[in-house]
Amino acid sequence: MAKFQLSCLLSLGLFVGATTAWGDDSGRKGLADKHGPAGIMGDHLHEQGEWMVEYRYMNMYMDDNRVGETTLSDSQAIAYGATSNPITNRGATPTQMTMEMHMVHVMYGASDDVTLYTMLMLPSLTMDHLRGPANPAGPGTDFTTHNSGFGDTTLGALIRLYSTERCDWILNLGASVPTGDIYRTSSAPTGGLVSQPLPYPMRLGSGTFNARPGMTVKYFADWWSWGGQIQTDLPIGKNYRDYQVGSEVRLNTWTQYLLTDQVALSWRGEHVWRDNYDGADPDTPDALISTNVESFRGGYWYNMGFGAQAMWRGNYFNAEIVPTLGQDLNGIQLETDYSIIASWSRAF
Ligand SMILES: [Cu+2]
Repeated sequence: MAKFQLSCLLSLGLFVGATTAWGDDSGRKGLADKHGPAGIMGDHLHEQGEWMVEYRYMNMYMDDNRVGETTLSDSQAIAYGATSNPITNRGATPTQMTMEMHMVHVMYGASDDVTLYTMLMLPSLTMDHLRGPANPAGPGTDFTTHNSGFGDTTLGALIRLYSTERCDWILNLGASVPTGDIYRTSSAPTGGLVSQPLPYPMRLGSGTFNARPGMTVKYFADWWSWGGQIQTDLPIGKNYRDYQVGSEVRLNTWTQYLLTDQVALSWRGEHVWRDNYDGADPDTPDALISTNVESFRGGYWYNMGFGAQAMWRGNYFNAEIVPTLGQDLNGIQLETDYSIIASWSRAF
């Protein structure tokens, strides 16, 4: 089996361009592991003229702050901000966040070797806070902010570089368009006294056009399959608020096991590297809260996904629970506990 996998990896360099139409929805590639785990995008193609519609739901849970690899209590987070560089959390500290996302994903096989896709995002963001020493509404009290609406829209083309009956090499020429609102205000932090723009992680989009190139390799054995993917998110220039969100690189590897032809289990490891922000929105002072600080956005995360896939009467169900096992954060930020991801899709 190792030999087959190696030949799949070596074959790319030898046969780029010499693609053959291997029907992705028939034979070995038509079983329950035909799509990767729920948290993976851009890992499969559709044959010419085929449409796929998917609804995907994600929720990420974040509780407690962290400096580097050390978790802090809410009061420690406020104390930390008194001497951090820059000084922060004088107005409030975040204590908890849920990042919920509804996604509508459409794919279309323009040819057997090129699949076009677009994904509409509807984030729903909720953050709980504890007020800090300089807050006119009184330190030690709490408040919640919420924001929802359209996020940035992703689109692109998946291009088959090389395939055999057992493997696929897929290039993702992706991009995102800044359809998400990045400037909304709230007076909740000051108990209604002053209206302030929501800090960076509470904004619905990046405000920039982003390049999102990626590459996926997948190998199908008789009753299991293996996938690897590198996926990037690279903002171009600065948005109209004069900042750029951090570039991101995700490296995933996964294995899927067929229990039957219609049911599979998946196991996935994900490394995420994200940069700090460049520039600064002039209306978000660092001293107020850590989520306004551009140099407190980057870091490294290691996530592990446990999932299942099932096909039933033309429907494809995909679900995953993804605990964050390791994270090393720049400055002070909310730490990620886990995500859940679930989707339903249908091709026709
Ligand atoms: Cu699809």
